[in-house]
Amino acid sequence: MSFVNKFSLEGKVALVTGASYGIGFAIASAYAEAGATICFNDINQDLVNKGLAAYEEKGIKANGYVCDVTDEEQVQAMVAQIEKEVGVIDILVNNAGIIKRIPMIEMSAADFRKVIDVDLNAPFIVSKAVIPSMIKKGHGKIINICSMMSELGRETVSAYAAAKGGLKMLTRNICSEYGQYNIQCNGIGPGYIETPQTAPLRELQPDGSRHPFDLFICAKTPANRWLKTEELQGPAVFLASDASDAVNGHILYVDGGILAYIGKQPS
Ligand code: NAP
Ligand code: GCO
Repeated sequence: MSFVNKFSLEGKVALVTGASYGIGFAIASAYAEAGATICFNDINQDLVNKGLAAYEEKGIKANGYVCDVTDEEQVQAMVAQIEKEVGVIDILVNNAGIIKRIPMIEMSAADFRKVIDVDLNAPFIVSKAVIPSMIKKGHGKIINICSMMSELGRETVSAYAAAKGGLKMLTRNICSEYGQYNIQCNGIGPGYIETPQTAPLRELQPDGSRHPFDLFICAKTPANRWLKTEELQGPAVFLASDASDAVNGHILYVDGGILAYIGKQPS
């Protein structure tokens, strides 16, 4: 058998959280194309319906669920329902995430907690819900969507950076604790990707010029551009497939080179 077959996801069941659109949608679509049966959730029926329609438009039959990933009861119920209706989850992608861009000394503790809840507590809650069946089945893949902010800080994103830094360590800990059961837990650290989450950073200025943050990010990226959601598909399929069975506890940065680069000298 050719090693190429190891990249196939034929016969696998994948759950991608918060995947009605954006990065999660691109990853789940890639999994479907690679042969997996895909499940996704979002926080309300409207978003799930939009997601289902978007998958259908691509010829993909997806299973959509309404579930708030910060609510442990809802998550346990969703995972039980998926196991009953679709099968044991082989691949989990903790993708759902939020950001609040507020200077730290102006941020309320409630806002800080909300970001930590969605971006760090939820991956713990969903991973905890799927691991027991993965252990019984004898394998499993968990992929946590990390960030440049798992490594770097910047103004206004203290809660997000704290959560994504924590998610990097949760990734390493799941690897450490459950690697013995043939469960691989890795992270993907996207660079700056064109999605609704980053749209405010790319908005044109009233005079039609580019947003200063847009220029700043392109200058910090050797690729000199924002990345597309589709560019995360190959890495996400690799980490979900048997081809990566010896890769565990790793964060794969898909950042167009940002972390390797000291930045352009001012002209
Ligand atoms: P996005 O466009 O905002 O999509 C995030 C998805 O998660 C949305 O569908 C959102 O639903 C959902 N969600 C939020 N809270 C949820 C909850 N409690 N329960 C269930 N679903 C929930 O974001 P994205 O840019 O695709 O980002 C996806 C992931 O990649 C996030 O973890 C993000 O931090 C990370 N990331 C993004 C970038 C980037 O440049 N875009 C870079 C690095 C990492 P709503 O529409 O209701 O909010
Ligand atoms: C920001 C951005 C980032 C990206 C991404 C980078 O305000 O700096 O939103 O945090 O979304 O996570 O990898």
